[in-house]
Amino acid sequence: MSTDYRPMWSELGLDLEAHDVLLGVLGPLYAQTFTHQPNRPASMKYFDFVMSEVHGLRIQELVEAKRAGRKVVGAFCTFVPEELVLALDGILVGLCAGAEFATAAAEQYLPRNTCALIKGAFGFALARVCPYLSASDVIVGENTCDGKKKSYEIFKDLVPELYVLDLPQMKGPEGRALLRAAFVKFGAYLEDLTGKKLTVEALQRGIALVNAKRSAMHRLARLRAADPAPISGLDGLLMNQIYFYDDPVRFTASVHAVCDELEQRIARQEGVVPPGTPRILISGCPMAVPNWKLPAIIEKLGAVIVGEESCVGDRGTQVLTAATGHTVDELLDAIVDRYLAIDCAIFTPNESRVEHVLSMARSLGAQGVIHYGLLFCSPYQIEAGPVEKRLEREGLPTLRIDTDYGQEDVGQIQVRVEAFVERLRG
Ligand code: BJ8
Repeated sequence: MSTDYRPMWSELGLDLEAHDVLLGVLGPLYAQTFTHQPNRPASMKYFDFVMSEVHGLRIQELVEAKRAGRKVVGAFCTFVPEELVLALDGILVGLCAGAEFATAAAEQYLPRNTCALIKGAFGFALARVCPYLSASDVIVGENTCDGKKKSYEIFKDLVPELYVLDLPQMKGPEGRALLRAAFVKFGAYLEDLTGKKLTVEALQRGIALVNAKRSAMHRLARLRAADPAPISGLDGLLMNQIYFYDDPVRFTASVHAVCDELEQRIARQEGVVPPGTPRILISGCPMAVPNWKLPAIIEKLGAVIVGEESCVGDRGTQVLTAATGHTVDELLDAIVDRYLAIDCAIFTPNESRVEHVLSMARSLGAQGVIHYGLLFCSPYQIEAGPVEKRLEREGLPTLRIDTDYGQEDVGQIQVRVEAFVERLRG
């Protein structure tokens, strides 16, 4: 970062010393994970730049937008409907939860056997090192897993404003009605917050912006089906992670710029790895920035990741919102239907998720699946068993890795992934 952002961080209430510690770890970790990858697409430079300014320029943009009267909405879950936020001229940002920070402080509020994502969110809030959290006018929590649901009861006292979005656990007509009521209530809350109205035009604009972003990710996903793989899994994941932070219009254009370059590479049969490299699909818990541990291990061991069945990935972007409605009610219905299709493991039953994994593996030419479960995440760790059985039955070798953000088990994971990659090589 060339600019001195310390006055801005200080104004946002960050603990500058702790924040320096965080940036001191993040910068080198990013450099060692991303910049040495062989034959990276040149257009990934934009995403390098975004990451180098993730606590700088982007935060400055948010601060300026707030000065101009826009509201910033922070979220931890892909269930928060970005269409509504954008329709009201708000900005939705993902909040930091992808690393361990101030774990001891977080464990004063949470049991040790809480998943790393929830502990990470608490750690970042308690240590005052997340400028996205500080810049948010409201944090949206959601009734998804028990861990999140109960922890928001405590989290509300750590942040100035928390709104909890109620979510169904089943997808029948009652579940849909509940989700619709929750979105209507959330829409009214956002109208109050922003002083603006949800009109047909505003909703259509919000839907178009998010659909454009998702469509760009679909284009990227299709290109990742090529062999040799034109882009690494780490870079694919990075773009999926930045999806939650960047300005939507600029992000969409930047993803298309990468796709243009990948199309040229594919035409020249050029890849980041040789043809025939073992191809792996990742499935499971979301990987928020800077959670690159498992993908880095997999790709260092000579395999390439071709897709992510994850909320930071295809689960979060796969479905577009129909923009055909002519009334606010019809457009809200379309938004509800779109979100109800998310295959999160908090739903019971959640059979469509395994079908999605299978169809992704087939269309991307993945030879195997690595199921990623965060330790103490009951929904995904429990669902991993039936998912693995079904995938193996369908002839897709599957490896289950349950881990957290720590480095203690890296050696053990390497051994297991190496054996799995050998299995894929046949
Ligand atoms: S829609 S996956 S982003 S809830 S890892 S906190 S589930 S114990 S993150 Fe998620 Fe929304 Fe679902 Fe997606 Fe709980 Fe599991 Fe922790 Fe998790």
